[in-house]
Amino acid sequence: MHKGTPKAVDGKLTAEGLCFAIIVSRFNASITTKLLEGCVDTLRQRGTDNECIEVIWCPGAFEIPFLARQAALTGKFDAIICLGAVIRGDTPHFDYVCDQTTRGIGQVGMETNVPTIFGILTTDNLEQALDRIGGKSGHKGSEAAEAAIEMVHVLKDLLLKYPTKGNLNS
Ligand code: INI
Repeated sequence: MHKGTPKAVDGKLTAEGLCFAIIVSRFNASITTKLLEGCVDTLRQRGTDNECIEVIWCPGAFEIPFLARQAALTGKFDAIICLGAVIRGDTPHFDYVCDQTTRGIGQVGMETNVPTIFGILTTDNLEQALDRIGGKSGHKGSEAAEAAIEMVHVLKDLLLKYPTKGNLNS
């Protein structure tokens, strides 16, 4: 039997001194503006200054990864938060948009080493989306903000504890 607890890297949830870019899509704006509100409220409550929150609008979820990458490459932000709402329609369009958005956002974090958060709703209908902006399924904008703060800290702590021997991406 092993004794004690293992070593841990566990990010804290204070956002003082941290800067964030929020990429948010206009498509389904009635939902995405609420995602944005919850996200900004949570960042502010956790201590982020307004000057350290950059909100960048784009047409639809498909365009989010491109702008997320551009924001990450500026080196000005501790994390990038992506917010959008893709709601299923009658055609396979939903699947293509979700596929590109999900894959693209994942790639941004991996390629830039800047934590990049997936705050995109992918729902079958409007009701499911409404449930996720402060209804019975929580608030995904607020959760995205918390995930971003946690990832910034856990990355900082991890690199402090175990400095990397080089950038594997270069
Ligand atoms: N974009 C969304 O963000 N949500 C959707 O539900 C959606 N649907 O259903 O079509 C959507 N389409 C637009 C797409 O993201 C691009 O903006 C557009 O194709 C231009 O490239």
